[in-house]
Amino acid sequence: MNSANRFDIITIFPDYLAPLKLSLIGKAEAAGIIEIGIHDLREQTSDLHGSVDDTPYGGGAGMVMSPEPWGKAIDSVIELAPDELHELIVLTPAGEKLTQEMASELTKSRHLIFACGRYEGIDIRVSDFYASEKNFKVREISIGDYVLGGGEVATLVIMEAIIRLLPGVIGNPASLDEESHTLKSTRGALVEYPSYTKPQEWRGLSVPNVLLSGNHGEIAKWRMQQALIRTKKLAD
Ligand code: JDQ
Repeated sequence: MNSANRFDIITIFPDYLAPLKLSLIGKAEAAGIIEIGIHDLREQTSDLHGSVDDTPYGGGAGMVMSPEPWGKAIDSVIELAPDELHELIVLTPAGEKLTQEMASELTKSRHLIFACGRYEGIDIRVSDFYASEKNFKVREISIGDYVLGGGEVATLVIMEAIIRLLPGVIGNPASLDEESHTLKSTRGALVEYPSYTKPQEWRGLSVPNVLLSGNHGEIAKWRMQQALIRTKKLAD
């Protein structure tokens, strides 16, 4: 099938992406809604040891990933989605911070390529080169203000945020509507109201009576108040 969104991931640790076979993402791939390719960067190296890093120009601690294997790997995955606009996502703690709005924008892309670096990151000329290519867009993305060991976990986070938004992925389409409504009403604070399920009493803790009342107006009002209380708590 050629109408699926395509995701190609380039990494020196392909096994780190094994969770993509599971749960919602695994099912979306099995259903043909998405196509996923995981590519080992070392397959693009020519020397005996499969070197992918080198010392930084200008000195300093740590190692930097060499541009040559990255260029070969990215050129080869372009062939897997010919005639598409390619969006290269370079994971880095210095990137633009991931938001729900960004995840929603990325659902529109037909071909996302995730460059998962390690060490101190990838020679910046890789980003610069592809940013100047036609049919290419490059985005440097961070998932938060903390430093990971590499881009693999950040890729899992971003892919999960994107893929659950694709049509046909979530079993219950109403739940996405309700979620986007909550996001808007709390001005992007991502605060949800608290949820309860059975049993009605658990370890001495009861479900609030309003939720058992069947009064949908009162329930909506209570949930809004709870979401606002949580939003205020996050602010202090
Ligand atoms: C890489 C590192 C010191 C990079 C190498 C590649 N939000 C977020 N935190 N950390 C990352 C993303 C991330 C992404 C890719 C990465 C970290 N590292 C480690 C260490 C400076 C720069």
